[in-house]
Amino acid sequence: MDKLQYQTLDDIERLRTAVGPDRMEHALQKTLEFARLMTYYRCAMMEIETKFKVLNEEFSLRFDRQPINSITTRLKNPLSIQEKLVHKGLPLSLESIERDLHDIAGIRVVCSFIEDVYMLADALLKQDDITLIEKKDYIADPKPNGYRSLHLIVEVPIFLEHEKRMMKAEIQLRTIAMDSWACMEHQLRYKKDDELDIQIAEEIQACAELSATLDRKMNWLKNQIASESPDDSFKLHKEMERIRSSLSRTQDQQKD
Ligand code: 0O2
Repeated sequence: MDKLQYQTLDDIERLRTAVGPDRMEHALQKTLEFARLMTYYRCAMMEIETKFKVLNEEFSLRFDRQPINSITTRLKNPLSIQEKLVHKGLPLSLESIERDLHDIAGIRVVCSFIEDVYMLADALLKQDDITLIEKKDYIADPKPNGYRSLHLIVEVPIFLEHEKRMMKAEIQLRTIAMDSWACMEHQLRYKKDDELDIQIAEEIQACAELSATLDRKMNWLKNQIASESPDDSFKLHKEMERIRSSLSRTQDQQKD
């Protein structure tokens, strides 16, 4: 069906006559419900993106550097949703989308250092309106092709005019090195219709090893620099930690 033929109300009226008013009403109703559901997922992405932005601000005050390099969000497109439902043998329904697919809303957080990935994930999961549904740690346990990332499936509330809805989203946290590897690997795989030959697959896996080594070295260097030449904000942070723990010790003693 040529999309351009159905742009005006007259066109829609012609289509309505052609398919019958009931089927047309039903199709329009479903389209509206789908659009509404996608809006809810967009709201969930905004909520989570804001949470990470807030954490980034807070950590930048504490450590004098921003742990997050970039945040991107994406809503799965209708064709990919349909393909995934068919692939998993699930019904093509809105209920099934909400119940069975966890990655309609996707948030990718790219950090400079591995430690930041875990620090941000922990800080997010501690928040009392975030529920962890599933965690896949492909950093501790990379995929056979070398893919590394920390994946979290979470549920977050969105507040609408008359209701609160819990929406699921997939968060991918990774370092710049992991992200570069994943983007390039995706492009290499995307260009090939069939399986990559074994030698190429091994080379790609070797590149993943290189990027993992780079991450480990960079993380080590960060910690070296922080311990050898603590700057004012680092000293301040250490001092605040010291005061905080001495305060909590005093409080504990008072309770006893
Ligand atoms: P897109 O367009 O990025 O969303 P599931 O969703 O649980 O049914 P799966 O594969 O078990 O399916 O989920 P998993 O392992 O958590 O991976 C989901 C997403 O991680 C993928 O989404 C990719 O974004 C990314 N990913 C996983 N493995 C690889 C990999 O080997 N290479 C690259 N470049 N990315 C990977 P989609 O749906 O494939 O695509």
